[in-house]
Amino acid sequence: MNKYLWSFALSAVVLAGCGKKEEPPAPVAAPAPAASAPAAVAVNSEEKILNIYNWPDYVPEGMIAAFEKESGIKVNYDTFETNEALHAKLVAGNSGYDIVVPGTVFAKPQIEGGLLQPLDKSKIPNLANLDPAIMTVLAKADPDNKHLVPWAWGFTTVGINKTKVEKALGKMPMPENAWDLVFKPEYTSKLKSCGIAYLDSPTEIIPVALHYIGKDAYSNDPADYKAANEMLSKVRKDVRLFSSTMIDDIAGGKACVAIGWSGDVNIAAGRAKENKSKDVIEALLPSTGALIFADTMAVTKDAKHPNNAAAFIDFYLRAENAALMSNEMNYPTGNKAAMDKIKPEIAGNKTIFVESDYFAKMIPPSSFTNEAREAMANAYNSFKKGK
Ligand code: N2P
Repeated sequence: MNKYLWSFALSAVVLAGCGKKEEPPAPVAAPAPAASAPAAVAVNSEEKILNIYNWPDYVPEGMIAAFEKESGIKVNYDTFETNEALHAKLVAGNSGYDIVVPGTVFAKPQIEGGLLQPLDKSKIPNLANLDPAIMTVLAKADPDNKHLVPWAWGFTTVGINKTKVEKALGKMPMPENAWDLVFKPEYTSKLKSCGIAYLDSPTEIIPVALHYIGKDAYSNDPADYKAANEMLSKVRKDVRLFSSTMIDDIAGGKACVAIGWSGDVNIAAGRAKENKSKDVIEALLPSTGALIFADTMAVTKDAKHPNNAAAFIDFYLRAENAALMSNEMNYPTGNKAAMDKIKPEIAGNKTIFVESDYFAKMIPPSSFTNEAREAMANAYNSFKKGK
């Protein structure tokens, strides 16, 4: 499977598409110098500050410090754990953030609602490094690619500590469909002993629950949400954690099975190896597919530092920086120029760069109405409360 195929596969799908944590800029551990010297970050007259709001565990160590050193721009880098948290900040206005990184499922209504501003593309020459196939897909959420720049993509799936899961299942074989491990009482009743964790977000859990019961993952039908809630309520007592620290929870042994993000599960797997754990951690490819997401950088409508934002976006779009994200954070990049800089063990990991056969089974990003989002939140909250 060649490493470019994911992008072509992604083109085949249809994109229609506060838990604020203070995190100081990453400690200095500058990325390896570029093979070819990158152009210097453009000078502008804004105060030398840039406020970025991104998901946790998504930026390589040292990348922010390298940008600060080169540009003289001080970056305040905060993180959010769910699209819902970011969305609430943007809707409230005056978030103070210049760059945010919504999933396209949320970015589409954010663009339509005027919460994001068009990019000044003249200040971002490295947009040329992006894969045109990906940009065509993103245009479904962002006509003419005016607002969104890919950060990374991945999928919501089942992650396991294989060693612990096999032990907890005893004589029971692994199911053909990995979603059974988190949604089917026969399995959850056994796995609760070693810990079941779900991502703590309606729009991560309800779409995969809907898909599991054979409904449209982004359904607008209230009856479907009722059905999802009924299915989930049967396993509620077995779910130990609603997690926003999934890497630690899996790697640290609090959970042996999780609904988590592909790259984060791979990070947990790598951490277990580094710690010389005998346990094997794996991201699974459920037979019925996993939920694709595409996260994108965008400039907020009230950004005070749009030029600094453009400078950072351009910096991130350098091939070596986009490759560093894939190599260290275990998520595919939409940066075509970066592809030959991805390490073979990352490019060859089928749970990072999935094969086309599997890609065809995956649940593509879509968009949902406000009513559907509300129905998801209601179904999720009543499930979580155990009602
Ligand atoms: C966090 C990755 C976020 C993926 N490490 C979900 N959008």
